[in-house]
Amino acid sequence: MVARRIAESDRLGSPDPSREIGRARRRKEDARLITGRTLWTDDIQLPGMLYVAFLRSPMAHARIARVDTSAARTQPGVVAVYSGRDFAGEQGNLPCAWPVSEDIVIPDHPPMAVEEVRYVGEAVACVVATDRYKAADALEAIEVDYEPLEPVLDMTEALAEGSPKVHEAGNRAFTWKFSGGDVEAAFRDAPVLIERTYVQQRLIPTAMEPRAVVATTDGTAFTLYSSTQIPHVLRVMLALTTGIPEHLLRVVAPDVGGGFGSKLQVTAEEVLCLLLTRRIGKPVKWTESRSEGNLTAHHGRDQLQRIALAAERDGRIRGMRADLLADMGAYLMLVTPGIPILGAFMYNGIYKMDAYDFTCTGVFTTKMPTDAYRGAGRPEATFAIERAVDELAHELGMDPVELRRRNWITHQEFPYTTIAGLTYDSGNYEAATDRALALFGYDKLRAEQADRRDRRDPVQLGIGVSTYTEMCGLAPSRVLGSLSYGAGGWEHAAVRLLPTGKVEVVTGTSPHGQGHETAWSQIAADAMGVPFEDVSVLHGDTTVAPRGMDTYGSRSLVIGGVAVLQACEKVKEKARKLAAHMLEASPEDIEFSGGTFTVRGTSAGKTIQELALAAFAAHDLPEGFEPRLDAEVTFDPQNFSFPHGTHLCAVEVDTETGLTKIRSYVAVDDVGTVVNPLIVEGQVHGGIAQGIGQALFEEAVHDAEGNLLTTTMTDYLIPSAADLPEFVTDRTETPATSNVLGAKGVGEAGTIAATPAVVNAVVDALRPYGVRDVRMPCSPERIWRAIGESGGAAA
Ligand code: MCN
Repeated sequence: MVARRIAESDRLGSPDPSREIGRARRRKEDARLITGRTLWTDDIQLPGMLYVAFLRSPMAHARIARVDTSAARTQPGVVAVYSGRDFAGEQGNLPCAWPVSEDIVIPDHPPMAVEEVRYVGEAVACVVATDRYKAADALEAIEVDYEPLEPVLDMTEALAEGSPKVHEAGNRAFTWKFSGGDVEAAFRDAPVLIERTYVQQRLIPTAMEPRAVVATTDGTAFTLYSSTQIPHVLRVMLALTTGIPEHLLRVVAPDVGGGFGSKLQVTAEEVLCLLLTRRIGKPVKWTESRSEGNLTAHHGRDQLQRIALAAERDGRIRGMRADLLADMGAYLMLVTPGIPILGAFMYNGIYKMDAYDFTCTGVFTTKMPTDAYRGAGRPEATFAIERAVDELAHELGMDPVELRRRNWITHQEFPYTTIAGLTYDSGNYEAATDRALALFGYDKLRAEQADRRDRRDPVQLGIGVSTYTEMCGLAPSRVLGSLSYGAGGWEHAAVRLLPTGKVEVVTGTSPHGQGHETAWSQIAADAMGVPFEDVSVLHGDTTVAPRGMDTYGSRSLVIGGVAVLQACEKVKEKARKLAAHMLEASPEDIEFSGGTFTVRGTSAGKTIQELALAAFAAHDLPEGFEPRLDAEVTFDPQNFSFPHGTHLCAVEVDTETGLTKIRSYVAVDDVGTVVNPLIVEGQVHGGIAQGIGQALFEEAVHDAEGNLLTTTMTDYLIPSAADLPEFVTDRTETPATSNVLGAKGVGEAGTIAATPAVVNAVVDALRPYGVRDVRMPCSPERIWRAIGESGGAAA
């Protein structure tokens, strides 16, 4: 993959060269991250450290009749062996913090199974030993008698009368409904009706760094190091789960090598490592292998979507229905039920319509629980509407871009409250689409497509479009609360001007690949008028940064970054008072520019560095002025942020082999004000790669007994650079109105946009063969079969 960028001068809107915000700075954290000079959780070595290995269920569903750990205890190097029963009463249940409905069934979820196992990979026992190999070897000496029960693998069958039960209370976890407008009227006598079923296959979020945990205690206080996205949320949840008092528990997320949602979790291993260190009194470490991670780090997506669109003959959409089954897996983890509900507000996409109806049933199966995976609910919604809109265009014989134009919210109509109840604050779908079409060479590609169709070329060209928006920047707390979300959506920042004039930023966000140290430095440098190099950013340790809501939902910039800016402004207000005092002027007459406070109309001034030292020395401060220049801010915005964009994909599909090659890919995204274009571009690239992964490559596959067959990277295909085309990216910038930066989130945008763009392209290539859909991932075999099933020859 080679990335082609549009020259800054050729962009729509160029950054101001005198400002840090908008500069394509290389990430300051990369030097340590990519040269191995940092400390990942697995690098941590503590004196007397012991190693933990987990015995995991080989059965998808079984009663545990007996666990005998006696032989394992005598193995070399083994310090302790425990089964779930040994921890009964102490281990509690893993938390679910998003009970989406009043009647939701939240089953007990002990970190180690006690009575019954419900998925292959569920922890049954653990060994603590002097090294990790001895711990792993001793697992083989543990005897477990399982009484097999019938696995439940298919959602529809799980809901059928007489299905074996995953839990005593049944297999339905919840049903959640939402309706806007008169849906019956919209569908009654609709001239055009599109009804489709889409499968969102189960995915494995594949972070580069597998999960790892270290837990230690001094006999009173505890420290947990974890490769987590959520040190703050984790600390609260662990205190509630284990009974370890919150003030005696420190959680540290050292540098974290990616998460993509999979480390937005309170895991069995984290809870158990804390309990083990409490019991044994020594530090313990657990690091998963890649296969263990594929099996037991939570999975993503896995939904069955029944979609209906009602429209007029001129293409105007009247209404939409979305009816989902969402596979929860065996238990509800931290935000499992909330994932499909996050999508509930997005099935209408960027389109105006009179009515909308959404129903989602969460279903238990005997598989690894699902939970957040990049985009969480929004890729599914965007896929459904963008695929359905393409189908509608085909049905009407209309160009798919033209159909979108007829239905989308025009830029004059913002702010616009959608039928799903969200108020999109700003956007310009026309500008992003026009730019993307021009960069893509849309008309030329359509002409080539027509030519290949005429010639019955075995290699057909397909063109796919996706005009997406999404709700991100997870906050406002009030709104999240109304969705039964267990926590608020605020974010915290502290800014300290140190005596020598350097700036320390403490953030509650917890980056794991997103470059916050760089972006927050740019924000602070601009606001404080100090060099970029003079700012450092502290994060990821509940002792160093005690307040925060962490990183997920593309929330960090629009909440955490904004909090940094606001804290800088507060520090400057204090500094202004000190400057006025020192310059013997009134604070109202003090101006700030380029790091210096001056008395209006004079050259008398004090630099921010001079003021920092003066505040520290404290010899001559105004009455009541505390001898420090620092401030804290907790920011909770009034609205989500709504990035949008247009992605276009051209594929060549070999109709004889079914092989798809992506020929070109253009992404024009609008994420409002951009703090760092290089980071934004990296986020878009990574996002597109994962979106393409879902479209063409990735799927977690189980056999009929519920064994996961895709436990290695040879079985679970993630795209490599060689599978990806040259991405052409550009931006439009329509500032958000919900935050002072004008920024919108970007962390999930690429993933949300890319999957439907690619699948639309694949289906478009196969239209002459009568193919209307290809189930994801669109593998060569599936494409080949789809052609065969629809007659096999171009019409
Ligand atoms: N940014 C910017 N200007 C904008 C928007 C964002 O400069 N208008 C920058 C931000 O300053 C930040 C980065 O882009 O440095 C991402 O910002 P944001 O959109 O706020 O997303 P978060 O930082 O909250 O990151 C979360 C998001 C999610 S939800 C997933 S999943 C994901 C993603 O980030 N997982 C990732 N990107 C990832 N990147 C890496 N390398 N690894 C992961 O696990």
